[in-house]
Amino acid sequence: MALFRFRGSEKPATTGAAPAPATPDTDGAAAPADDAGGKGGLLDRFRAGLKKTVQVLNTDVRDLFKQEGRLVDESFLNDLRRALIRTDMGPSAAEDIVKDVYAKQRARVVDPESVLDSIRATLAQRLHQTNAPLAEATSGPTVILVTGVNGSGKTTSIAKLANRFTKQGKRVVLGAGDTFRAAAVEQLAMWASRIGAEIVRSDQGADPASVAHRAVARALEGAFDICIIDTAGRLQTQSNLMQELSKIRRVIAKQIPDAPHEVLLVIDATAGQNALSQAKGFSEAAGCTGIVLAKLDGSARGGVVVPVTETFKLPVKFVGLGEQADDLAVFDPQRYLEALLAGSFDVSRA
Ligand SMILES: Nc1nc2c(ncn2[C@@H]2O[C@H](COP(=O)(O)OP(=O)(O)OP(=O)(O)O)[C@@H](O)[C@H]2O)c(=O)[nH]1
Ligand SMILES: [Mg+2]
Repeated sequence: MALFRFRGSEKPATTGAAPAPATPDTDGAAAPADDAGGKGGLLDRFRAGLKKTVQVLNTDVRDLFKQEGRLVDESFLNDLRRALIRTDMGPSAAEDIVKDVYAKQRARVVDPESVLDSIRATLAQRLHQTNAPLAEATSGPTVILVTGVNGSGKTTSIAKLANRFTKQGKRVVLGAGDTFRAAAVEQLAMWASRIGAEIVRSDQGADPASVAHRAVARALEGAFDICIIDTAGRLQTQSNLMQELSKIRRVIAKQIPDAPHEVLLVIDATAGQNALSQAKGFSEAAGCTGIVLAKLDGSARGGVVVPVTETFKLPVKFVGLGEQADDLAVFDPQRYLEALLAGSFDVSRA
């Protein structure tokens, strides 16, 4: 008889997931201690961040296996599909898993271990993204432009990135390119002083491109390592704002020909599938190079990483795991899967 045993996330994984290798930091920079896989490290933080998603898997999957001797039939497959979709991994990934379970176990008594293997294998295949280090300037300051829809977590993610860089001993200047709201500049200024970064700001209503220009100029003249430009939230349909973004890029490229080195699209994980439709087309229009998936901690929809990488055809470079400056982790697909699945439930045979 197969039983599900539930356990705390602090115990070692025994579900067959390959243990995450202690890979070095993927930024190409010195690895801060919090990126290590050990206790208090990245894996623990992923687990903490994915707690709600894992709980959904736990509850739903426990229900699926409650009935002893249950067969893999249509009703089981429908229940499985529903449980998977609740994590926001997307209908297509859920369908692949259901098909795989059906092909392997049709009309047999449900084997939880094998179901788990199907989930893991399908997600691993779809998350074929490898670690994606941040692009860096070969010489001079690295310029990072940050964009996304309103409230997605741009400014907070910038603060977290800046914090990460300053902890690596790099000098950071921030450009307060969201001149739309006075509060936006104050928010960034507050973070800058907390983190020990410099800020270039302008009055409300000023041209964001001119702020970007001044920020890059300051980075060049002050020999800063990193320059991160904040922008106001926007939708792809707001053509004037999309043009504004192009202007910001042009202005930056005039000062440093291969800049911006990264254009990061910040996506709110709590918005689930909505986040995908909202930002669809955005990444191409804005020439984005990578994704920061913010608010993964507050969401029961941690599976959204899968459709996010598929929809945008961009690597998830970082995930936001809270509201504090330290709550940012380099996205590592292997560790993500381990946190999502190995941390969720343990299968044992009695
Ligand atoms: N729990 C959690 N909250 C976050 C995270 N990132 C951002 N937030 C919160 O989300 C809210 C919006 O974050 P902002 O950084 O201001 O978002 P924004 O995209 O700059 O917003 P606009 O400039 O208004 O478009 C704030 O309350 C943040 O504290 C995260 O990773 N986890
Ligand atoms: Mg903002």
